[in-house]
Amino acid sequence: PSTTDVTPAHTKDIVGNCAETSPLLVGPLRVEFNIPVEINEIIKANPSLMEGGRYKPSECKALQKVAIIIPFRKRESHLNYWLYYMHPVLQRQQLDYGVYIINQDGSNTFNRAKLLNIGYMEALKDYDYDCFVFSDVDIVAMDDRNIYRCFSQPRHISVALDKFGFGLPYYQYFGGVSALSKEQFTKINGFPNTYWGWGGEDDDIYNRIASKGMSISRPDSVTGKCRMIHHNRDDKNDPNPKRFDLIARTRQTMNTDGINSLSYNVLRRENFPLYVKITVDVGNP
Ligand code: UD2
Ligand code: MN
Repeated sequence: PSTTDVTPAHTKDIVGNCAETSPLLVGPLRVEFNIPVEINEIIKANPSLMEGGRYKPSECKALQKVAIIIPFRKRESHLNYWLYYMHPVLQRQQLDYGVYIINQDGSNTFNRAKLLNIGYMEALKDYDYDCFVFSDVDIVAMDDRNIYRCFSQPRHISVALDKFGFGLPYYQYFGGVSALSKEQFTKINGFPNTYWGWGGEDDDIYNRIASKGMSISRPDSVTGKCRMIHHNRDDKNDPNPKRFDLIARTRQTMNTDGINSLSYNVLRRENFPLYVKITVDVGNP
């Protein structure tokens, strides 16, 4: 057999790195949640996606490999809006990315931060991701210059939410959408597994970051505009009465409560056209 490579060097598709700022960005976006979106329409509108909601720019080599982790239970209509608005944005941002829906099975108390830890572990089984974006299912960026990638410090992305009058509710606020590199995530031992029900876990994550001497990177309040879909509090996600005691003790607990103490069972892993859905048993409080 001949192994001679007869392809002239200049015809090989050697693609250079993507630019620091994607030339495809358009800036402010119209985001509304009044007309329901249909999943087949979203699939048709995003022909470049690979199965499992994976994408890689063909025109250049992406600067980061980003896993987008979404904690989930019974929010189908919100998920459709998220996919409808965010897939086109993420492609224009020229990211090499995948979308992971981490679905809490059963009807026990919800545990957002534990689902995010699980997403981190499970995404790494697929691909050598170097950046992790953790997003609520009900938040959509209103400007594609708000890049869903990692920075030299942990990044807070949803800094100007409509529900908080397009500003921060308080300076240490880290809820909604955030991004940590693999290194940053490892440094803080991931997120807490012990926050059952609503609230406090985002403040615990902030405490972890601050206690390791890191600061928060943020976009400006114009680029950082986001909308959250209006909703009522879900069943089995009542405010956690222990949250204030827990966030007062982050420094004592963070070394033993996190990615190093994570245990869970994967019940199903399903590859859909627009995302991977991983259904997990997170256990009980
Ligand atoms: C705030 C924070 C959120 C988190 C939460 C407290 C903002 C914009 N967001 O969200 O990041 O800190 O408070 O835990 O400040 N979910 C489901 N099904 C459920 C329950 C929750 O899918 O039954 C997921 C979903 O991705 C949702 C997220 O968990 O967006 C946060 O829950 P929420 O939207 O009910 O809480 P919210 O808006 O007060
Ligand atoms: Mn919400």
